[in-house]
Amino acid sequence: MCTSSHYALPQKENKFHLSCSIMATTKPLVGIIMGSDSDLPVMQAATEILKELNISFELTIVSAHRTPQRMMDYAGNAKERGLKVIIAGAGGAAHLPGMIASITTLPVIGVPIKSSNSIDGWDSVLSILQMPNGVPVATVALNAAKNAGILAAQIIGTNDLTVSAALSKYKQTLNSEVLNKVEKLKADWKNEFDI
Ligand code: AIR
Repeated sequence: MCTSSHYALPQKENKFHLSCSIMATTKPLVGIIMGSDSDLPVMQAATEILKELNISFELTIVSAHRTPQRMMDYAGNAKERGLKVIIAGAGGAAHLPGMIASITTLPVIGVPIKSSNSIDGWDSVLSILQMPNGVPVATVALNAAKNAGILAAQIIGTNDLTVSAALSKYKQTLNSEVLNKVEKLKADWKNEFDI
């Protein structure tokens, strides 16, 4: 069980048990926030890819509507605490990523979540995507917290050779996985291209 202060969820609400060996001694570079603990099953994918890429992060709940002052404080202090990117997930009237982006100059990646109060996820997508000029949120696909983690890593990788190398390795893995599938498929489905 993680005891690091980088994991701000109360232990009883922390439904997943993170191995904190990488993170415990390092200050978090990525802040993962979400409107509710009900978003955790989706947002967990961001934590998994960041762990795979060896990037320190913290995770907590910040609700734009239920804890507006906490939202202001989180965004207002994020840069001076050393965060480089914020990943914000929310569902329904998903104002969290946009409001965080309105307060900080850190890049904000929004994860629209198809939550219990969402109408097919479109409300979450559009609330996060359709930001006014001047206040961008990099919006990933519905529930695509893994891509949010990868994008956060790519932002950090612009200034960190180790992270950049880990990302190159990750992309090579994606490539090999598909080529292995191509080989398997060839047995039953011939194509002229791969002869
Ligand atoms: N939410 C919480 N505060 C503001 C918003 N938009 C969102 C959460 C979650 C959904 O409302 O991000 O996706 C439902 O939350 P709950 O706590 O009722 O399960």
